[in-house]
Amino acid sequence: MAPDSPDGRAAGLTPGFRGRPRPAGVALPPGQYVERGFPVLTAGTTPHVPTDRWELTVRNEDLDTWRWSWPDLMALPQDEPTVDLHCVTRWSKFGTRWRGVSLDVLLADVRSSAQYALVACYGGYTTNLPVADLLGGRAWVAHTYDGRPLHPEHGGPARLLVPHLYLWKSAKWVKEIHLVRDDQRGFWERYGYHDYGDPWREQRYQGD
Ligand SMILES: Nc1nc2c(c(=O)[nH]1)N[C@H]1C(S)=C(S)[C@@H](COP(=O)(O)O)O[C@H]1N2
Ligand SMILES: [Mo]
Repeated sequence: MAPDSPDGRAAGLTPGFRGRPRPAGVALPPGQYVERGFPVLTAGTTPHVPTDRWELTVRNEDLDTWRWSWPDLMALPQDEPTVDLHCVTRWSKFGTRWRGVSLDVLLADVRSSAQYALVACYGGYTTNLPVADLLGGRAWVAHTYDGRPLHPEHGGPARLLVPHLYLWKSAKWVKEIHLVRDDQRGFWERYGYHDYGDPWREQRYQGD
């Protein structure tokens, strides 16, 4: 789509669009189709993690750790992103509505100069991505989907949501974010899926 110009008049958009948020669901990345349901894709079984035993840990390259309990997470400023999802199995879902905490908030006080993150989940799943992609209002720890607590099958009580990358990067049942100096491949990346996974550049497999 046309980017918003600084004066608010985006090329090709009517003046009525001035000042409105960029709408989700305006374009489909290459090789994708529109899905209206919400498929469940899980390698293995669904972990059930009660919120009173849930904890999120961030660990830096010196092994310093920061921890949030469920009440800690709920006490942080919350975002309500509406985003499009793109799965490497070729379905995309437009305009999904979430509530969660931005990684900008969670990482604000974390001391680190590491450039990579290895994300680990309850249940053992892992995935890797650059720290930069967790920042800039582009990634959340999401706990609410479409106004309801996130269903366990979709990663509840909380999952990572990084919608600008293929959905395998959006780790369900997120538990630990390890900030590491050297990129370390996660579960699907070791099976040959791309280290970065940009749907717009169709980075499905290593070498794409
Ligand atoms: N913990 C965990 N997170 C995961 C997965 C998984 O198997 N385990 N699958 C990934 C893949 S391949 C996709 S496409 C999305 C699917 O999310 P959904 O089941 O909510 O559609 O979750 C991603 N996150
Ligand atoms: Mo996937």
